[in-house]
Amino acid sequence: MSERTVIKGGTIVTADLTYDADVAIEDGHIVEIGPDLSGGRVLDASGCLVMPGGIDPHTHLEMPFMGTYSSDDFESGTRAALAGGTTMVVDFALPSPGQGLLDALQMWDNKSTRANCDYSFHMAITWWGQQVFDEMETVVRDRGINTFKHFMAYKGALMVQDDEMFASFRRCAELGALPLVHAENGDVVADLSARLLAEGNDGPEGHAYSRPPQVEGEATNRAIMIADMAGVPLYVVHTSCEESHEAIRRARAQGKRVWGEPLIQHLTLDESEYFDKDWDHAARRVMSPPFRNKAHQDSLWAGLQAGSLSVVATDHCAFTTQQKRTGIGDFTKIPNGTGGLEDRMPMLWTHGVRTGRLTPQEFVAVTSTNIAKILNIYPKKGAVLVGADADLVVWDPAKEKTITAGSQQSSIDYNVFEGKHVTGLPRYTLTRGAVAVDDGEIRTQEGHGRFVPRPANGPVNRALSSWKELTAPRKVERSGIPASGV
Ligand code: DUC
Ligand code: ZN
Ligand code: ZN
Ligand code: ZN
Repeated sequence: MSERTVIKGGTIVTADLTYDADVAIEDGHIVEIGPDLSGGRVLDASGCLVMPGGIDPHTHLEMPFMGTYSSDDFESGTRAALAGGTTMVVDFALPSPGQGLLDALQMWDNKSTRANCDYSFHMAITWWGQQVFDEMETVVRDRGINTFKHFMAYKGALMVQDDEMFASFRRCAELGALPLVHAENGDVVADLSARLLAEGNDGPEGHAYSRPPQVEGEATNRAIMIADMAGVPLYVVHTSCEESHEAIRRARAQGKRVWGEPLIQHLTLDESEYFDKDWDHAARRVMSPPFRNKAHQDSLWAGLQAGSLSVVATDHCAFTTQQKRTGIGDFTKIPNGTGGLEDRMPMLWTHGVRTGRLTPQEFVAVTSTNIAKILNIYPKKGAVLVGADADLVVWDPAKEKTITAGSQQSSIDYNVFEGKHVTGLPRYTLTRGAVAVDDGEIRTQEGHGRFVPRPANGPVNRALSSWKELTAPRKVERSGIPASGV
């Protein structure tokens, strides 16, 4: 058994309670919560909030993509996560076309041995066939992965067709798994991109013009309807605009289990980053979906407040300036992706809690607890409860810094939040009881992270009578055969 650690003098903030108490940790778990706890190593939390560590359910670490690999691997990526108060990441295992799911998972198993914090995987469905259908069951039952991601964009590479998506969603329904979608109409994006290039619009701003909010709104609606027909809930990653948010809001109001995930980048950075800026500045911010205007940002913030959007993630997919420059002369070749793992929690605290848009409890909900419940790992993760993993952040709401690439943990040479001043940072970050941020010092341990299995869900999404009709026997009994033809 490892040494006892006591977090003393702080205010515990969970998604539903705020109260003063100490927290005792042994063997990686919370063993006691209460006043005046003692013994072992003491971490001073006076003036601080003790919260569940953040969970980022959307990262791409060392991912083969657009002819290169994303630059943060499981070591630097999870170090960045812990530095910013995030104690678990969920990465996407991405089979190449024709590659088996289990084969791809093996690659992700190998990469993730270097993780500094706990992690899990979503499995991407990048092609469809009997092997994929069969292996999905093994992925869920034997590997503890209950989420499957579908790209509705990246035509000719990762994109799946509607029939494939419907088949996969139905399989998810059978297995108690949750489908995820990257919702952009890939056919329209490909067409608009080709037109822009033909007109000589080859700069990074072309990326934004090629992916207007309508492509996201259309695809989000389509995915929601397909999920409804398959009788399965749906999680929409990187919801960036009102059109997509509106589709999610409407679905939820109709009683559908649909969740939306805005990214910290879309909440705090806007489309002006692409215009009247030098090539490197704009290209470093090329991601899909692109940054939007302020009206879309307001919609996302409102969604977090009203509960129509549930989770704030990063889609951390970091490429160096050198990698981005592959797309000089053709914006479609700029590797898509930005970093954010280290900055998600401080940026959300600064722009969400300090502005009065979110309460501290809502902050915990959207950075940790909601996604722990959606992914079926609550209360092991996302909670401050006896028996839960001691993945905790001792948050100092008065600690300040200016974000700059020079002092970040990520391995790339810039930061999309460069120069932003944040107030609210970890004093301590604990990963299963091990102190990874110690009064601001980074003390991560490579290989400390463990895979977190996520069991299948029971049958859900069957509340609506319209759905029951869809599954009822379709054959109509007729008394006579018509005399001729149709
Ligand atoms: N969007 C990105 O910007 N990068 C990785 C994949 C994605 O969907
Ligand atoms: Zn134990
Ligand atoms: Zn995506
Ligand atoms: Zn992504």
